[in-house]
Amino acid sequence: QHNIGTILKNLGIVELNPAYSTGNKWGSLADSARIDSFSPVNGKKIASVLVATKSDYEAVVKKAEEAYLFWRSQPAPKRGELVRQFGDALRKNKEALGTLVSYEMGKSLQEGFGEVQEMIDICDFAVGLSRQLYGLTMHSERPSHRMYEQWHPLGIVGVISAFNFPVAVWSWNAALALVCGNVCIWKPSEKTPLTAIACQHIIAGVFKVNDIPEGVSNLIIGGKEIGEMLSNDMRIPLISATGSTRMGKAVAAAVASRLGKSLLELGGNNAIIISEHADLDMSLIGAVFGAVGTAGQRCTSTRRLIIHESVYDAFTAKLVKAYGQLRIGNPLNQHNHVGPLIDTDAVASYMGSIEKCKAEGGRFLVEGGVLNGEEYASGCYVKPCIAEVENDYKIVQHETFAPILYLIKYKTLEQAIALQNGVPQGLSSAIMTLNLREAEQFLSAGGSDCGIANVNIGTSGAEIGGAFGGEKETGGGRESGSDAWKTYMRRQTNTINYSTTLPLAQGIKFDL
Ligand code: UN1
Repeated sequence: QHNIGTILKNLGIVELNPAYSTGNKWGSLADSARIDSFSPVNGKKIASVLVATKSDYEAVVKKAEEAYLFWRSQPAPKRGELVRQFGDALRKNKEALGTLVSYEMGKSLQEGFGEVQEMIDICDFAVGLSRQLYGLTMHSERPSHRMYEQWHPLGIVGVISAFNFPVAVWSWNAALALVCGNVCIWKPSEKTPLTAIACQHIIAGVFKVNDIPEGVSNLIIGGKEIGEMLSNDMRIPLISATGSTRMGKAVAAAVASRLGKSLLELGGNNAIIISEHADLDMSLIGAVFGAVGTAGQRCTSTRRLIIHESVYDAFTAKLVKAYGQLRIGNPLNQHNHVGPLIDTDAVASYMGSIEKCKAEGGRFLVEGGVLNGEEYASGCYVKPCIAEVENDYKIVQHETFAPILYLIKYKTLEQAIALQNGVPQGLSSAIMTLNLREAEQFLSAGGSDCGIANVNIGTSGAEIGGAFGGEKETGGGRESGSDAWKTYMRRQTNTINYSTTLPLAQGIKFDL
């Protein structure tokens, strides 16, 4: 019932797409390497994209540098007005873009729509923000002096995004970066280039009717080499990168060596503590959606359940029953709960993790495996599975981007918090409890060490209004809401002397 051909056409995607775009201008179709985008839904090739060369990259950076001089001089509310129009354009394209996200990436149609909704939400947020880029004023210690701070744009912001949220993560960065007065160069995941091309067409359409010059929003297609060019480029003051911890460490090292700024959103290893005071029915929904939603491919996916011994048997019985009712299949069919993994490499890593878990002593309550048959011909469909483990198993300490859920038993809350914190990653965490003392203890300085800590909500599905990101190997960056915008700006402290003398600070005497 979804006419993918029409959707692709309406979103501006052709059979072979150029390697870059500076807005309404797209790179030529010079012969270079290409990426074929296959749908994990049915294994069919959707379309191809050329890979940018070094000279394509230079052309993009040059345009972005020129465009920045124009863009930074536009009043912030005017920049906000363009982002408002972009949000409107997304509303018009929600169904088409959400469907393409589902088809190219494999998440359920509802989640594809939800992802576009996150884009719309961040645009609304950024529009308001465009009139609220506030700095503080201070009282000077010297007479007739005024001190205040201003926030100025940085310049070019490089955005490296991952396949699992192929469009929303870019928009969190781009909407904020743009209202702050920056221009963007986006390198999407090579696994999902088409959704990125669709977004670029949508934003370019808005820029066109407003006569915005080329170079404000740029797209560049490629793999690791393009990521390296961005990371090593002195002309790009901020790199925002989402992906694996391994990738993030490489980006961080390269950017730090030139003293640039990086904003990193890396792996998670998110746990829900299910207390003896939990509402078990509510906990079940949070846990199952968190573990199998997006086929376990969110950085906020629930990887571990830390369950109180007194409710362990009752809860695991519910969980196993719920897993038995999961419908796995074509994510465009709204009847299904779980779609495919992104590709067969991801399937291999899922199978490898199951093997490693068994080798370390993991006991599977729900077995995993790859699904076969006509509906599963892409080879990317797997069974969500559940294993009883110890927190210190090597495989449990590691983030596998797949629907494998680990169960761990606890006796005391202190122990549960130590288990929850006892992994290298620190993105999202949750406690299910109706007990106020427990909840507050979990949220206190001695509680969860994650960037996100929830009570009676699962680990995934954060709203854009809060700052999104995490600690430790998650990389420390914060995107989207709250004051995350400050990362995209430089702070300038200004002191103005309106007296007739020049008194020095700290009372220093210096007479000529
Ligand atoms: C991600 O998986 O990279 O909180 C982002 C969530 C979504 C975003 C996830 N709003 O699950």
